[in-house]
Amino acid sequence: MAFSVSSRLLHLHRVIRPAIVSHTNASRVGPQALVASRLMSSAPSYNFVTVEKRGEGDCVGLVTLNRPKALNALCDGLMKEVDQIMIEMDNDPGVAAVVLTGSEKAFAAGADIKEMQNKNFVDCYLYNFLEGWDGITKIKKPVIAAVNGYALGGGCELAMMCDIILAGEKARFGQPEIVLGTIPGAGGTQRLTRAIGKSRAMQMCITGDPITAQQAKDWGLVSSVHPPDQLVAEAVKIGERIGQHSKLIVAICKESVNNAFELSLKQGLTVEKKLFYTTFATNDRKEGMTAFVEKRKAKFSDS
Ligand code: CO8
Repeated sequence: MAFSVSSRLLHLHRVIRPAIVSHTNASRVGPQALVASRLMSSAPSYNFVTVEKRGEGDCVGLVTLNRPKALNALCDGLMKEVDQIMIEMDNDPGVAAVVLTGSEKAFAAGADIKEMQNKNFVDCYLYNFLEGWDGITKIKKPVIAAVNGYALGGGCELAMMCDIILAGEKARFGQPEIVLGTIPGAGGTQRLTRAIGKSRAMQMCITGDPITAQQAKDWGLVSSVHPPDQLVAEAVKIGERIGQHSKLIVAICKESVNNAFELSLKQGLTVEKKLFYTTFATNDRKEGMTAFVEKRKAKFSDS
């Protein structure tokens, strides 16, 4: 099927991204408006993050948390920007994967304690504190966290919202909320427990003591550990590798892996089988297998 760029984008938007449509103001506008705003506006500027394209064909979006004086503490403004950028990246047909990183000293030292200090229960409960801070988990494209330095509290939780975590040798992962008289509020007791097991997660959450990058690797929280100055390049390489595949099939695969966190084994296997069947409705499944048989490189069309 022949598509113009914008009609292909509309098609992808309809097919791949229904889950995002209601979760932020930006995603409430229609796909035409998203296309138009991207074409018409110059690159938006952000206060707490920088955004670049890296890798072959600029296929990897690099988002760098940039609030150095507060060690990238996660204030509401920063999280709104991250959420907005993730939607932009998801809608950008040139982007295959996103790398999220911080500085060499801090990926993020947690939610902003100064912003939280005077909140009360009503502020949190009635006005939905942290609502919308999980935008990363809602996008279809893979997000790779490249964690140097501190990933504490909300910082560790932010990394765990990503699909793959790489660590710099000096990274420290921790859930120190207990020291502040509170508990993790965005996945620290849940995603961490699924990632490293109950005993280790319990220890981290109720002692508040951080673990090293090597421990995080040994315990299965991160995929690999790298010298700090090579970390982002290693993450971009993974993004480039993902970029060689069909974006459509990558999105389906990501959805299936993520189901392992949500469903029973039986339910997960059933959904996996259905998603596997679904790939047989795509041009890219046909092209991938045909290319193998014809001993040539597949040319995917993300359709
Ligand atoms: N919030 C606000 N400001 C912070 C934070 C933070 N989490 N972390 C550091 N800062 C600020 C410091 O106040 C300081 O600012 P200033 O110069 O104005 O005093 C500046 O960053 C530098 O910090 P330090 O001087 O403390 O730097 P050190 O190198 O001595 O220490 C540490 C680094 C060990 C990281 C230390 O700063 C620290 O312990 N920070 C707090 C870590 C923490 O407790 N994090 C958990 C916060 S609670 C939380 O995250 C709840 C999660 C809710 C969900 C989030 C969803 C994504």
